[in-house]
Amino acid sequence: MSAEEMETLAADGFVVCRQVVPLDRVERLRECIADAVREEALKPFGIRSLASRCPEVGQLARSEPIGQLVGQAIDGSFQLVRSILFDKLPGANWSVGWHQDLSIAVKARSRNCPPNFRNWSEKDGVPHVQAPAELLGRMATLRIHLDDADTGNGPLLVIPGSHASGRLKSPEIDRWVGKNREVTCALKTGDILLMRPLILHSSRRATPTEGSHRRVIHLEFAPTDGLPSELEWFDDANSLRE
Ligand SMILES: O=C(O)CCC(=O)C(=O)O
Repeated sequence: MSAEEMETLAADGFVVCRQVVPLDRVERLRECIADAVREEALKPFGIRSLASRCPEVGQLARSEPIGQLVGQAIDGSFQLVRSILFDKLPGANWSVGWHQDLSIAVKARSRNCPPNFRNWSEKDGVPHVQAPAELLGRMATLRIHLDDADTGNGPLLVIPGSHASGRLKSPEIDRWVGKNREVTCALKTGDILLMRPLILHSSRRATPTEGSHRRVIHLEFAPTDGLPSELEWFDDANSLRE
């Protein structure tokens, strides 16, 4: 990222990095995902632990261009803690309201962790807990686009600057949405949206056509030193980077 892009990330909570993943790699990623869907009979629109299921995604997460971006967004060593495919296609079309990403993936539940880690849940067999804003503010999410996304196919919408106000309660989310402009993240295949988990985001249903997709690989990275001693990060595809 240029200095200007890093300033955008700090001020707005997101930045678009253009043409990071070459098209031949995008094609390999699409094929690897399609194989996993076929072989494991997965639902094709929201696949979790994607990096562990698709070697090509694990390699991407460990690759130089991705490591460089994450290294600029996170101080010190980091690791991949969640990887998800989000696709919108005919028959699997969905919307999601305004929210912040508060839950982190960990190895095991703990009864003794500090009270600012709360609201446990389980997603696809992996324990999740909501984390304090201080930790979420140090994390980085990369959304790698395997298809163009624009108003027609349910792109991500974000509210710039909303990441900087900590964890927002429902009335505060309503106020942010009422008073601030939303930005449509229009990205091309191979582009990456780098965002902070605390940014308010949402997305509307797509208008899918025969055979259309809106595939996004969501990679969530965290600082390895971020957790209290009672908790350990879920290590998606052994991806620790130092
Ligand atoms: O990909 C989308 O359209 C929405 C994803 C989302 O809401 C999330 O990552 O929390």
